[in-house]
Amino acid sequence: MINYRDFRVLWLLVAVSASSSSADYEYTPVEDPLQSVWDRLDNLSQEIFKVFQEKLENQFQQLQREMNEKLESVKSKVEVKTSAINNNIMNNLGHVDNKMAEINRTITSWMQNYYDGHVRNDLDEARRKIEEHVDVKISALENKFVGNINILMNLLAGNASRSSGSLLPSDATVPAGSSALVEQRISNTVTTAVTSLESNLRDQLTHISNVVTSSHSIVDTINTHVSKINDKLSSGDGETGTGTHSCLNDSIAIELISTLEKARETPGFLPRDCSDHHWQQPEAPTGVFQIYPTMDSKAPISAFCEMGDENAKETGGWTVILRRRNTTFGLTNFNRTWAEYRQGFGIPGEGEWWFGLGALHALTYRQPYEVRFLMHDIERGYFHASYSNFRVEDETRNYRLIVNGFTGNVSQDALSTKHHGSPFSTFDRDNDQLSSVNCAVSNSGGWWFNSCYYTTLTAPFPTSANRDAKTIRWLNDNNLWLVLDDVVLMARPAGYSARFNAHLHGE
Ligand SMILES: [Ca+2]
Repeated sequence: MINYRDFRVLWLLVAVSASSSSADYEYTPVEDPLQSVWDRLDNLSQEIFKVFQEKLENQFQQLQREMNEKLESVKSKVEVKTSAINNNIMNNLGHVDNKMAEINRTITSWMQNYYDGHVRNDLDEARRKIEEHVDVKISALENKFVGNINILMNLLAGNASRSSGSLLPSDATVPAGSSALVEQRISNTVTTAVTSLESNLRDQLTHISNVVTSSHSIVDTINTHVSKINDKLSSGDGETGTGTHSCLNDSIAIELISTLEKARETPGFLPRDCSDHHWQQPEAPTGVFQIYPTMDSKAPISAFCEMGDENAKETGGWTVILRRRNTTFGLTNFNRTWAEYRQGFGIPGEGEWWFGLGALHALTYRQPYEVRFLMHDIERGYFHASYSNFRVEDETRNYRLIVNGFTGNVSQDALSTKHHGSPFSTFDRDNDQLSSVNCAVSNSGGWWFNSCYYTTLTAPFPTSANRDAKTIRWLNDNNLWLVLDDVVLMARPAGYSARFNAHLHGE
């Protein structure tokens, strides 16, 4: 800032230099006529400065207040936001807790269902059997007890020597009449009866245990025979079928069949197929039965069983593998995956169904099977074809078909000539002999396609009388196809009807 007093001194210096022209001038101080003005200006400058400073001070304080207010407002906004975020987190934690509780409930219900389905059935079955055994034991005990009471009554009536002789120990000749002696006899009789009951019970338990052991040994024997047969089949000529066929007649097969028949008489034996049901209750009508193809009590499946004519029961015992009929609305789709053909589909006894390759293998690898085809041509009526040997190999061999021993009223054996030795194919599993196409795709359905077929029974139904269309067919005389709208394919142990008749007549 400019000081007015300094300005005044400057002004004086200029005035002096202008008024003296020689070097030897004499300085005479002069009274400044503007002194009061300078003083006034000085004061004024200080006042202005003071006012300016005050203004600045006020401005600064105002700014500080505003800043504080702003800070307060921001702080409260942040607090509101923070608490909203906290609430949100707490809500989400609550949701997570609910979800966890729901998952826990689901797991618990799964476990409960598993328990209900598997464990409880087994326990109920075991309890039922134990109860039956206990009932038998109790009634035997009751009978014995009643008998012994009678003996005691007789003893007390003084007829001891006559009525209870057989049960008394060797001192039975002691004369009656003395109460001490009678008590002694009663005590001896009771002891003998109890001992006899105990030994009887022990015998029964030993018997039950033997039955269980024998069931196990029968299953072991079956499995041994099966593996012997499989060894033979692997070393035999599977392609032509002669190895398989001769095997049916050898001693191993005969022994196996007799073992299986014995197994049917074992308590608790599980029916493996419809022939087991038929053997045990030939009078049962044709219909749906539970069977255990793998002999595993936890793996029952429903099967439709053909139980034979009223007057010729040996015509029964068939397990129906495939049923086609073009009569119902909402026909079953047979264009299915490999997994579905393995598992089986449709409902046995209702409309159409496929039994399942897994179960078919389980049945036919344990013992020799025969198979029968019943077919209806749309114009020419009914036909049938039978094969005395029928077997489906395991999944590692793609359920390869072994079939031979043809008889029937069709003029041509369309199955074994073309399909024997062929693995199974579906639209998602091409195992046929044509490299360029998948026969299951070009013809639809799952089958033991070769290149491609002389018969396929899972194809679509005919929609016209055209015998060259890709429908359910069987190649017959002069290469003329049978066109089918009704098919039954069924299987049972080979030679079953002869064995059944022998069994029925007690041979
Ligand atoms: Ca192919």
